[in-house]
Amino acid sequence: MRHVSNSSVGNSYTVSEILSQPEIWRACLHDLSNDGAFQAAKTIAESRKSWLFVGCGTSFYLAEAAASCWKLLTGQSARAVPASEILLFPQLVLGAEPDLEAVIISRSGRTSEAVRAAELLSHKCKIPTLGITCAPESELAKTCNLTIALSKADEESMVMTRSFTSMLLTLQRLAFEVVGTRNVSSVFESATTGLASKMEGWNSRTADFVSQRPFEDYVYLAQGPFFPIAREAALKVTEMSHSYAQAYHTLEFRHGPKSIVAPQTCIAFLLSETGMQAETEVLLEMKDLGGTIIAICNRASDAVRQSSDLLFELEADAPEPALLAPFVVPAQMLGYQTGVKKGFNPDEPKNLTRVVILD
Ligand code: F1P
Repeated sequence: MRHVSNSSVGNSYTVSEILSQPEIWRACLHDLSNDGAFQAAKTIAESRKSWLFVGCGTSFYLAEAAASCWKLLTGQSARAVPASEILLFPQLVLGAEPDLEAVIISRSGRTSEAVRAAELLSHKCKIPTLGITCAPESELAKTCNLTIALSKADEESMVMTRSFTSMLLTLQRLAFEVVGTRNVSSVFESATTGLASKMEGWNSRTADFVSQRPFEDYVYLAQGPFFPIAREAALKVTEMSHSYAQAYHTLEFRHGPKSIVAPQTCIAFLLSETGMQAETEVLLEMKDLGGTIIAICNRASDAVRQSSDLLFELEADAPEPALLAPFVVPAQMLGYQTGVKKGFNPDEPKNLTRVVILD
């Protein structure tokens, strides 16, 4: 189903893929129940005690989000590194961790650093490797001991949107299964249904917001498992609109970076339920400094509602990890609409290629 984008780019792949996320999430999560690789990964996970998540670019931020959720849900040791660190500083990254599983994430399955990291881990270090990709016949799939492939989540576009969220949901689902969550298929349903009902409204409000305000730079702020989502959000705005976007831990923003705050600074808060009060205090301070405020949350307090220039409320009945994927969607929309406003074609961003292949 191709959506007509409300932009001068016409039928953009990117906006269609952004808007397709709820239906693609449902399809991917449904398929996992009969996916042999996913079922094998569940069995393997039961014997693992520590986890290393690996990726590049958007897939590295996906690795960070997956590691945070894995640690929060299972209590096991879980961390994320860029694939390049494994290649250049293996002694920094690899220690004597018992029963370690390495999870290598790559939409294309062709990114040289990711494939080379998988080869080193699997063949040289003899560390079991689990691949997560949207390309079942890729080099990554051929290199890892086991690979979960989400073909339905792949994109025509250069930038990763639904591939990011679908692969994240798959790894979160695995963690929920490992800890024996009952009725695991319902964990994401409320957030997915809630998002589906809001997608068109969020997209049109974002288009209006972008058309009315000139911004010089963008900041995404978050804590805990939402921080990797803030990093991915900033990357989406940079990739699609060639704008300068940064990400910080919310409370860290006070310690210097807030010096940039002005009306032409767009400051987006991904508000966790766990840290809501402390994060809201920062939001109110930045509003007082004159910043333009976007708030992304599950349910807004009166203070957040009154102080936000643009508010996205999901209103889902879901565990906090299930909010991570929906919380990146407003940034995907902002990046797209800003890119179109600046005269770019987000389907083919300047300077970028779909896959980074090294000699
Ligand atoms: C990783 C990646 C993307 C980025 C661009 C270049 O791709 O860095 O995150 O948006 O497409 O490649 P992959 O390893 O997930 O295919």
